[in-house]
Amino acid sequence: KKAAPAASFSLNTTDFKESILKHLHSTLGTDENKASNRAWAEATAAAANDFVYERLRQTQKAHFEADTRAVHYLSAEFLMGRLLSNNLHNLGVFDAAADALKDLGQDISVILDEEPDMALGNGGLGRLAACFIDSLATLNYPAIGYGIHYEHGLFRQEFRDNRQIERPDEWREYGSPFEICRPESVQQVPLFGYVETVFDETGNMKKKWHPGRVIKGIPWDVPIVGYGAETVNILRLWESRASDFFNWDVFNAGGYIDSQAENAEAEAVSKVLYPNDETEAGKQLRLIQQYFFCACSLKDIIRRYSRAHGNDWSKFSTQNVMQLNDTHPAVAIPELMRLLVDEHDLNWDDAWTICRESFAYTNHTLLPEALEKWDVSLFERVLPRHLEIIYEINRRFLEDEVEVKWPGNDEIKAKLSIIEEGDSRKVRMGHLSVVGSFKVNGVAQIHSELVKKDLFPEYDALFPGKFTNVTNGITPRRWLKACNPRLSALLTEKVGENWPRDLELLRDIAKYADDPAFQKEYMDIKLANKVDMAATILELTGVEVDPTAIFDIQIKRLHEYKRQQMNLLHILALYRRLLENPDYDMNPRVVIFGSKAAPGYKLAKDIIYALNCIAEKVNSDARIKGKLKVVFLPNYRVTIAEKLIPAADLSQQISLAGYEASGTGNMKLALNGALTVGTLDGANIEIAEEAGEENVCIFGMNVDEVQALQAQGYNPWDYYYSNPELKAVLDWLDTDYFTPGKPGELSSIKRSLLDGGDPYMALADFQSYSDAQKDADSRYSDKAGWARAMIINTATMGKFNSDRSMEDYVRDIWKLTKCPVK
Ligand code: DL6
Repeated sequence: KKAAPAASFSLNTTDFKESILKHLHSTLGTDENKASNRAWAEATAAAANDFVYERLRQTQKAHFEADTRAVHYLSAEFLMGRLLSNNLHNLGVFDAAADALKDLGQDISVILDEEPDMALGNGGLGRLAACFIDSLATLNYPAIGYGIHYEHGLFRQEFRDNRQIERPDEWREYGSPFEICRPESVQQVPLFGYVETVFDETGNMKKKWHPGRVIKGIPWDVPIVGYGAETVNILRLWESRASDFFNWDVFNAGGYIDSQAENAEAEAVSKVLYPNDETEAGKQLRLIQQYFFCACSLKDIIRRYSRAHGNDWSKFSTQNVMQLNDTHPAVAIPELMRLLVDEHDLNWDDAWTICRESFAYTNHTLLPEALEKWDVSLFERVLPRHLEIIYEINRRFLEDEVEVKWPGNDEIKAKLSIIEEGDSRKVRMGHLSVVGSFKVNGVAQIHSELVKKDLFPEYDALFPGKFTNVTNGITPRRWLKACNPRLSALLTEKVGENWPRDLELLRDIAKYADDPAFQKEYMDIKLANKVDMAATILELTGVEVDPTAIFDIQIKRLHEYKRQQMNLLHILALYRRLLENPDYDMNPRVVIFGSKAAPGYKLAKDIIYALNCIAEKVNSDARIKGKLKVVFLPNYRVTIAEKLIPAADLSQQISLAGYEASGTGNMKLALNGALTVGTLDGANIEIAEEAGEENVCIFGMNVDEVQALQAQGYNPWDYYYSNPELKAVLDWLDTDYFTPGKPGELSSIKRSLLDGGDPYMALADFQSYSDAQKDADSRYSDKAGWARAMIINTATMGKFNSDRSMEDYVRDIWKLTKCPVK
């Protein structure tokens, strides 16, 4: 229990105060009598940065001197959220900063609220990347995150007449104190054009790509402060600009206006994050974005490698591993081949060996529509040389590997080919990633099994041992220590200060699970968090909620497979029960949603609209005496999650089994005590294993049952006709009860569930879901039993520390060694 030092240096309140004032004066050019909240926030960030930059410099020196192997985490998304509070916590100076600001007449929570979220991601995949780089720095591993410096992150969501509207996100409208521009490391990225076959002086055939355009990649480094601030790694994000060289040509030819158009086109590449969390294939700009950041990153990696090893390529793959976060960066594989073969004159076989030893790929989804495929014609136009390289990779793969394993089997060849044949031929990025990587992992036990069994069975047979699992994780620093200070203090009192590094230490609190005094302390904290949340709800939505009610929370992207529509049907069922019997026995419940729908996803937006309309009706219906409230918080993002998660009683993880790869919100909510109402899907299964089935509410079909029902032929009408309550709530959607004067406004939901075939089987699982919710309600009435279950949830989530995920990747895939910074 002896406390480990939180930080490798200390900064007291007086020093911090002086430093904030110094930066207010000399960095911000203002003074304490007129400084805005933003100026205070920037001065506080600058004071912290004095330490961050020093540790960054020392980290980079240590890594260079040790010439260590490093992981390069290539990800189109990093959903960072706010950075100031996180950095202060990881530096171990949060309290000093709070006291310093207080002495200066400022409230740290107001100052922290100034910071916009850095929302350069859509959801789970991007937030996972953010947790991973936090853990890598905390564990002293040499690692760089590589991504895109989007000018506009995920759209801001507003509701107008209950419908979602999208507004641009302006996270760095006035700059950001959390990034450093590095013009000395700018890269040029070629695009379009044609390929010429040439012969060198020794008569060897070479390919020469004559690009039609070149754009410039400007790196912005975001320091990533490990917990304790021993290591500070970087996240390097690339911003696109027009290449000076090309612009001058046009400019000198008198084409000023054209040169401006060219600027705009180049800048468009990193302008906006595509707002679809389950892929956006087919769009030329998206392919260019993917290539742009991979090309910049690989050149950056090679530049750093060459500084130490010159032209000796024999150590490239011992020094570097590149992790592909889904297929979005898969084009890095042919790009590395191009750089090695065309630009550094390696022969194909040597280059291919290097590639295959350097790349590893994480799959995050089984949804067919999310498996990226690019039209060959689009590829040919944008990246003509890469298409040639992909063809050659594919030819050799099919002839040398598939043919050897399955001689003469054209069916298997067609299945495994990187090119999908048909009316419009396509490049399959998942196949390319599997063929070009030395390891492929799924993100939860069951998901990894399904990747092998259902998605890539022949690849698994061809490459035994290539497929593995690394269950996702979350950083306990952000998702417990920083977001839930009350519970953190209690945990520290009981198990010491080291739990934010070693979350398994929390197991020790299980021994207090039946202790009435501890239960009271724990539940008082939960209530206090709910009181705070109730105030936020009132502020954001105008809805008054009772903090003693069950806070039943579903926070995640809106998607049919996540089944917010099933939650909606359950809300209607509860409402109906209350209307029919005002004494219906249930605890007061507040069902809370936070969710964005992809702007082009009509049904998802209809579900948001329906929930808002239902909320309006239910919340103002005096007949149900406030027993049921529905709240849809606008503009859900990391910062809102940080407020909601500590206040949750129930965590809704209700995807159809086999469809949610892992989930990570499920881990955050359980760690903060919420009981999971969930299916046997993704990481829910492992959460139930850790917490014990008695401390979660599992319902619904498992994967085998889902597949059996699909095989037998699923008919949602069977459930409609056999379940009167279900029929009644579905029929309700056709009326104008929730949309006065506008019948049919909510019918699209019913249609999708009946005429549309209910692809995610919400009707099949409805009754079992409703029973699980009833069970949760009666468990809530048993105050001691409920407190016990919450405490056990907090105590047993150690497995889901992203530090553990990182150690799994390091052991099974990356083979890194720690490089502590003195
Ligand atoms: O692995 C992170 C996260 C999982 O927790 C979610 O279950 C999964 O849906 C999500 N996948 C995506 C897919 N994106 N693409 N392509 O976001 O990954």
